[in-house]
Amino acid sequence: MARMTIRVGVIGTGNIGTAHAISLAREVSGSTVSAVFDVASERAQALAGDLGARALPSAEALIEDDSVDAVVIASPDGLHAEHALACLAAGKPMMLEKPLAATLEDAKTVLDAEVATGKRSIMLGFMRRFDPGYVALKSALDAGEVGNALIVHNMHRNAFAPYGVNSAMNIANSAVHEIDINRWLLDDDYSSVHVATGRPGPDVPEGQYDPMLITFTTTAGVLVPIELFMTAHFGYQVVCQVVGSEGVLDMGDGTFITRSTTGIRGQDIPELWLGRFGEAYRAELQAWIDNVRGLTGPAGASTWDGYVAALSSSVAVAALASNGAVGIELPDRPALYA
Ligand code: ISE
Repeated sequence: MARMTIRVGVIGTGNIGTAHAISLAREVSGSTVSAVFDVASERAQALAGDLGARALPSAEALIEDDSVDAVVIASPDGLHAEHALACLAAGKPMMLEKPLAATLEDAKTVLDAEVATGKRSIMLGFMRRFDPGYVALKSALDAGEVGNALIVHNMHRNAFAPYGVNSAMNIANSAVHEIDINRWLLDDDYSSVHVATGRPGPDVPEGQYDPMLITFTTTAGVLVPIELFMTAHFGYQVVCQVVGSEGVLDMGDGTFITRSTTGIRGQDIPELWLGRFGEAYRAELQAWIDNVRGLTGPAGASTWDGYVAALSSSVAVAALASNGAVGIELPDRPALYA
């Protein structure tokens, strides 16, 4: 029988964890927030107070708590694997923020652990799969409106680097969104990647690169160039344009309103991804809750998708240190994710 209301525990009450908790408590139907945890206990208590939830003393206590049916993991990247493994052991479904893990080894451990349970209980937080712009691009592509995709141009500009300019981490934490969304758009995997670096911006430490031009090639030969720019200063901007054999699909930067007034025309520029992808995050959480309630099947990105993204980003990091393209080879896809 479908459960009426899912009581969610949220681990990590930074930017994204707080946004998810508020959305689950106030926007998403079929969920409440029963517990939160953060090492910054005052921040967790304040959020718990706002939402009528309890602030618990540790992630483990939250995962084990009887008032928690399902868990949002929005802890720092380095703790994702540990928290995901604890949820799998407790038999609790989770929405795990990207990336799947901070290392490829940990990503594989989580993948193997979920496969061993024989059922899918992880939804990976690749929210762009729920963004109206990307969804429209995919349905036009799938309907053959522009023929075969040949090139997908991507731009991912951040006002500032949340973890500082560390090229390997920026690929694993930021470009990982393009890595996932282009696989999804094209229904294809990557066969190689090349990374070009050029003149650094003003805030770039010695030995690091920003911006970077990361170009993946898919097994069908589609070129996927990604400009990753972590210190763009002016604001947050994500752009995607598909060049097909019979036309072009352009999502622009998803700023849907152009304001015109006397002598001027302009568009708002968000400062952070929460502004640009607000609707995607809400739709993602709704799809997750519907699945946990038993109303729908698994939605969004799976642990396999998270693993392939982690593997592809680790090869891109290796390509940064080499002059040419580096090949990407995937293991067989477990039957659980067929
Ligand atoms: C952040 O963690 C996100 O997930 C954002 O979507 C991305 O644009 C940003 O670069 C990441 O740091």
